[in-house]
Amino acid sequence: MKNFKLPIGVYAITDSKSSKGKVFIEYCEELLKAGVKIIQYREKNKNIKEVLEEAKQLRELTLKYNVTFIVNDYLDIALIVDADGIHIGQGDLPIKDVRKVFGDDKIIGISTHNPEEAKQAILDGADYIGVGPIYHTETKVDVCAPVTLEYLEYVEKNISIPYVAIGGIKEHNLEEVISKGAKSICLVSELVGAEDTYSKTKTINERIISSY
Ligand code: 3NM
Repeated sequence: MKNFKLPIGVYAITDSKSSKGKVFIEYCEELLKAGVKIIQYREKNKNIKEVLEEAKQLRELTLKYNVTFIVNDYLDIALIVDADGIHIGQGDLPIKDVRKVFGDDKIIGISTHNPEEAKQAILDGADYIGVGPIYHTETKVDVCAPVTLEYLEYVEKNISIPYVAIGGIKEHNLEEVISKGAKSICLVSELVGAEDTYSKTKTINERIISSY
């Protein structure tokens, strides 16, 4: 997609493991009501039919709230529900091939963990990159060691496409991440697992927005 910009504020991601038994679509609606402008459907523990069903539900909700909808990993599901974008990992299909199927008007994001991957993402035509995990996280399995604020600083200074900071970010370390210049920030367990997802998300989203 030409000239794509990530919205300033929280980049929300769903996660059934962090959600403490909450009803999927209910906690998603709390995130959207709280003001997030982009949400990624990410599910690693359900069968494909359940994944499709939830993705369809969330697609509908994002249209109602006028929020950008990204699907993690599943190109087929992203196509079926007509998502705005897809987010892939380093081990997934190459961006160039995903682009051929998904189209030029769609958003493609990719997780990166070092400067080489970030530079390659630009060459491959990614619209944005994930930068993480900044801190230790239990939410993503098989993730590399924390890339620390050093990689975040590198990306802020050297990488021309938008990025989202991710991994182990909580209310207590948010300022540190903001202070490095991150404008799109993802907190998964902190929001999905919060006692009051709506209030926590609203507070954090407004804190990021008001920093710029
Ligand atoms: N991707 P939490 S870290 C989905 O570094 C994801 O690419 C990461 O969850 C990466 O906010 C991560 O609960 C999980 O730590 C982030």
